Amino acid sequence: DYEYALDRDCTTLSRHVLQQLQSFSADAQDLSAIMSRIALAGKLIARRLSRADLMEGALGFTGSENVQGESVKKMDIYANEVFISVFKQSGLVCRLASEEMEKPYYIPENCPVGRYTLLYDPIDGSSNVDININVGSIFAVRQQEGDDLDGEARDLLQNGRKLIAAGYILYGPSTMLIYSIGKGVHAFTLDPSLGEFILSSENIQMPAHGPIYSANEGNFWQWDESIRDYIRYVHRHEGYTARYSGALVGDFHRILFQGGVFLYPGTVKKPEGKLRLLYETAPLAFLAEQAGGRASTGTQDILDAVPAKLHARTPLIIGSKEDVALVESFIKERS
Ligand code: AHM
Ligand code: MG
Repeated sequence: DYEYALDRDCTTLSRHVLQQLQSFSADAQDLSAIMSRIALAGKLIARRLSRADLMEGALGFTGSENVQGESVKKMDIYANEVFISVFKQSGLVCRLASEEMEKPYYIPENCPVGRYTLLYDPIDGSSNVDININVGSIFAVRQQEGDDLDGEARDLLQNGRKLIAAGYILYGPSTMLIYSIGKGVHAFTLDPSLGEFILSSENIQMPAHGPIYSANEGNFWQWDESIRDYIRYVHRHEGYTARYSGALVGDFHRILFQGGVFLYPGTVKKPEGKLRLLYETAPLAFLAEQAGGRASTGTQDILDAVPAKLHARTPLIIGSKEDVALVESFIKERS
């Protein structure tokens, strides 16, 4: 009835964070404010994506490469700057570290008071942008430890158990924001007529097993034999179905709701794989664990992995706990 609908329509993201923390303390207010800034970033990016094909200069490559030697798209740069802009003058975030910047970006006016760091991948799955299929943004929030006087951000080189919040924004048929502050995983859907993210699913639990397997099988020839063993197993058993979109956020989102496993293993040439720990795999691992699932490098929990550098990569096996365990068992057998 309408009373329920009204209450639900008023459960915005910032209110939800405060409800979860059952507090109006300064820390709770900070976290709530950080989440609403992230939501604003999501709305700005969603708006640009929705009209990108009509906008001069919104699509295509910039002609330069990022720190990891990948071609940079105009949308990557735009989205990267959006996150910086929303945190300027916020007094909240002192540092931002992203896929698109070699070193962390400091917002000096926030630094004396803003004790948080934002880690993010502004556009995950950028190759999907030009063909108008789903992409995402991934984010994680950490408390800044120490003063970082030399600007090296060494305190970031710790494991993912240090996260205080993580989530992603999925730019699909609707725009969704999924987050956790360590109290379950919750989904919000952008209502364009209100311009607000409204609660759509609370305390999401990933099924313990699911039918989906999601991997780029074009890499089969360069995978380790153990991963090939797993894929052969899947091919020979009933009950599996393949889904792979080229954007981790979308593939993970499907698995969060329907169960299954996403894999981006290492290859012979690149044993650490493609995905980056601090702003891709660790935030999603945080969500997976909070939803009753798991995330593994193959030999350890992603959340226990310590990056050697800001842009360190890890193999990723993430999803339903039974499915992740099955992949791990194949790895163990060959080790
Ligand atoms: P990006 O952040 O540069 O877009 O790279 C990450 C993406 C993931 O979203 C996706 O799962 C993977 O790279 C796809 O890689 P591949 O084309 O090798 O299958
Ligand atoms: Mg990415």
